[in-house]
Amino acid sequence: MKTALITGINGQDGAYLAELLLEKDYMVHGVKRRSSLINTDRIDHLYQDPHDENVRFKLHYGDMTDSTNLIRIIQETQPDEIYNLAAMSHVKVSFDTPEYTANADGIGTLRILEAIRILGLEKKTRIYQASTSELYGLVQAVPQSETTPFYPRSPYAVAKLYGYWITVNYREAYGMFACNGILFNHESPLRGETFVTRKITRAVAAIALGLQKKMFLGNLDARRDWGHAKDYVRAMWLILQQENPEDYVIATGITTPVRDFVKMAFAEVGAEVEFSGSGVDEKGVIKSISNSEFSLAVGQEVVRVDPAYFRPTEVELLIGDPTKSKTKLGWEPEYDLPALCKEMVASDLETFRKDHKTQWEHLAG
Ligand code: NDP
Ligand code: GDR
Repeated sequence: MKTALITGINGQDGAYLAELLLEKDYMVHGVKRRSSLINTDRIDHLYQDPHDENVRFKLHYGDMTDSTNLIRIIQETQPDEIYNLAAMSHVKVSFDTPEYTANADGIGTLRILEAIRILGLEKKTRIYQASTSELYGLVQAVPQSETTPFYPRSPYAVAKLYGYWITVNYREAYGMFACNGILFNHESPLRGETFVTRKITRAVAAIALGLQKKMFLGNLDARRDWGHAKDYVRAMWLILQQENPEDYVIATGITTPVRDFVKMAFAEVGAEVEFSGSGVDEKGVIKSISNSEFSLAVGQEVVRVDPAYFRPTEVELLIGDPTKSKTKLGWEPEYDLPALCKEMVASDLETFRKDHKTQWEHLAG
């Protein structure tokens, strides 16, 4: 049985990856940091009683800013594969917490690599580093591939740039099987609520159910190459199963503006949304309705721009070239953006309906 260690196990990708590795009969260890409230919702269905002798899923308290603890966990678990997914992953928030972001996302990666060296596991343990399309930043060329130059545009991206290069350096200096997956944006019903797709699908569901009036967004012109997290964690695993350690771009090759994702999400509840105005005065209004099940009205203003969500420096256009991962890894995504959007809106509708029902049941009881 192979053993994997996942940092950031209770994040979006950690949850899907843990599920995938358990299906593949791995022993899965996860690093979870202490929080005042339990925040393991995404992985609760994977929980196994640690007293069970056949347990294959185990959580360990840890933090990317504490090397003593990372060394101890790696020593105890002796992993064949480490997936370093833990990070302060919100680009806008990284402008507010730049030093912490550098520590967790940049130096945190070094701590993992150095722990492997200190423990003499260079030949045993393979390492996946969660690199990002944010490295490309200010557009140098499109579509972006493994050879496109980087120009990071946020403290998050600069921290991840360090993570990228220290991974390459440890591979070259010490012969470690250490790889970067340069993943473009990937989303799912498990996506954090403050990333733009999930913010939109949640708001669409809440507006459709009459629980919210409108949503406030930032830059509607930004374009992203969005895929499904389930497809992307499969690529992470494939990257570590190859004969040689290499870096790979994982993307769909299709880019979509934020504005169009809003339209796509409203279409899922039968509403056609039209945008007018520009810059901070742009707004989205319902033009027509084809589903009377929801609390929506023609003429209702459902989107406003709020400059509070603008970034000091923005990444305007991301579009990835997945040729290498398709040819070398044999990776193919199973979801396209409309299917992803459909799943996210349906999931948020279900959640709000359930929560709402619970409230009513509570009042009734
Ligand atoms: P999430 O934000 O959903 O999850 C991040 C995880 O990291 C959470 O479990 C979080 O814990 C944990 N974490 C944060 N800081 C620390 C710390 N100091 N010590 C230990 N754990 C910590 O991100 P995703 O799952 O979406 O992304 C996974 C990784 O992939 C990240 O590194 C991200 O930067 C990168 N990435 C993501 C892309 C995407 O589109 N999703 C694209 C490219 C790269 P807690 O739950 O306690 O906050
Ligand atoms: P990103 O994702 O910054 O690409 O980083 P996010 O969903 O936050 O933003 C995508 C684009 O949408 C624009 N935008 C808004 N973004 C948010 N969050 N909220 C808004 O209200 C809003 N309005 C417009 C943004 O300006 C941006 O252009 C994600 C993270 O998962 C990173 O960890 C990962 O590395 C990259 O994707 C690839």
